[in-house]
Amino acid sequence: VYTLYYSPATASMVVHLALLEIGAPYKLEKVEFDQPRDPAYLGLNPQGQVPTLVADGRAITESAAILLWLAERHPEAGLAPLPGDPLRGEYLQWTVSLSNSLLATFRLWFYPRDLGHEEHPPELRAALCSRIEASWQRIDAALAARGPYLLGERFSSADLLLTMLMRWSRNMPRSALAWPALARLAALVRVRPSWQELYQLEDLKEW
Ligand SMILES: N[C@@H](CCC(=O)N[C@@H](CS)C(=O)NCC(=O)O)C(=O)O
Repeated sequence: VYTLYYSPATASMVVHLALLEIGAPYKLEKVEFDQPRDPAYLGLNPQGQVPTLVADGRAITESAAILLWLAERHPEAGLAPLPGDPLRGEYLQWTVSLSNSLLATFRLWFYPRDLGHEEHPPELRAALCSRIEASWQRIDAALAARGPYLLGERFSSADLLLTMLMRWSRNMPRSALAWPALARLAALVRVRPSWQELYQLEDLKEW
């Protein structure tokens, strides 16, 4: 049984979605962001962030790493092209680039304190916003050329990661849904049973 340390609608969402897609038994442990982190939790995740997945007594952090790990461990769920599959390289490329560019920029967008600010100065806010929009532009062009998923006809956990990130843009000046190929992918992911079940389990409302 896996244990997922999570907080609703945050970066743990994509791991929760993957667990639902896999159908593996798991326990949820909610991390309350408005309280100091339990020292026991800091032992699992020294940054005090979510997600953390505990499996076989070991903790794994970093949403993208957990996704790769789960997809490999549960090949029957079809969440990833496995080693040897011609699409493997592209799958890794999307997963890593979504994590280290888009997710990392969102982290700065949502956590000005990471850069020592209470609130971002307007020029920094604008720069982060335009960096995120440039990513939407680039990914939308790739999907328009060969979609509807990041791997063309083949759905993968990278699409779950992308849709979670798109969701985070919903209150930004320009939501990711303004890009047509991104909107098409989000529509496909949002009708999946995993997405709908997650909304109930994490009590989410808005897209
Ligand atoms: N790179 C990490 C980022 C994790 C992250 O930033 N999690 C946020 C929620 S989206 C968090 O735990 N925030 C609470 C905090 O930083 O205190 C990942 O992808 O897992």
